[in-house]
Amino acid sequence: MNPDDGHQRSLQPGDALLIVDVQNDFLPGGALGVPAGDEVVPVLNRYLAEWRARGLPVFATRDWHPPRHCSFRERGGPWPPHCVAETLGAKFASALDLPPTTVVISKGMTSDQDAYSGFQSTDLDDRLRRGEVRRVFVGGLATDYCVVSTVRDAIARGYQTVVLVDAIRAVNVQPDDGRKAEEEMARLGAVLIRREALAR
Ligand code: VGL
Ligand code: ZN
Repeated sequence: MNPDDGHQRSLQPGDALLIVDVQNDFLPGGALGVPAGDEVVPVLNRYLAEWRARGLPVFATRDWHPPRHCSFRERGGPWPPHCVAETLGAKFASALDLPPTTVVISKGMTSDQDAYSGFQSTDLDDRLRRGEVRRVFVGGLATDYCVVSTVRDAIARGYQTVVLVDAIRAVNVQPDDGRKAEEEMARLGAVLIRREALAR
């Protein structure tokens, strides 16, 4: 195993934490609650503490839709209205310990285009490059939509990509959508780890 590839277990300069859509509407009880979605928050807080201890950068995407977004049922889309910009439902989970330096990336902001990936029509790639990020550690919601799409794009853009499997949860419209998404990410070259696997 090449020590410079995604399998390097210890955190190093060039590593970033990329938190996907940990917003109130995606928590249980929210407009598009992901089952057990709240469970990612304490786990992500432990990763965030390790990032903070090492002075490594944190990026957080958020779904940030206009009030009549094309993905909403009233417009023929698959979802109930969710994550409308500036609403409480669109806010990051209040228990998530995001540092003040977090780079926030908003997506899905135009009414006629959806964006599951944090890279789609955003400056995420530029921001990562400017931060000299080479490897992204991805957690958040939901495994089978925005997490898998963001991971596909990260790999396609040449980032070593590590998926924090203890810090993701799936919608599971079909019961094994989350499992299939994890398999796809692994097949594409992502390394799937749990927190215990990070060397201190
Ligand atoms: C998401 C459904 C609709 C996600 C966003 O963040 O995974 N899922 N919009
Ligand atoms: Zn959405």
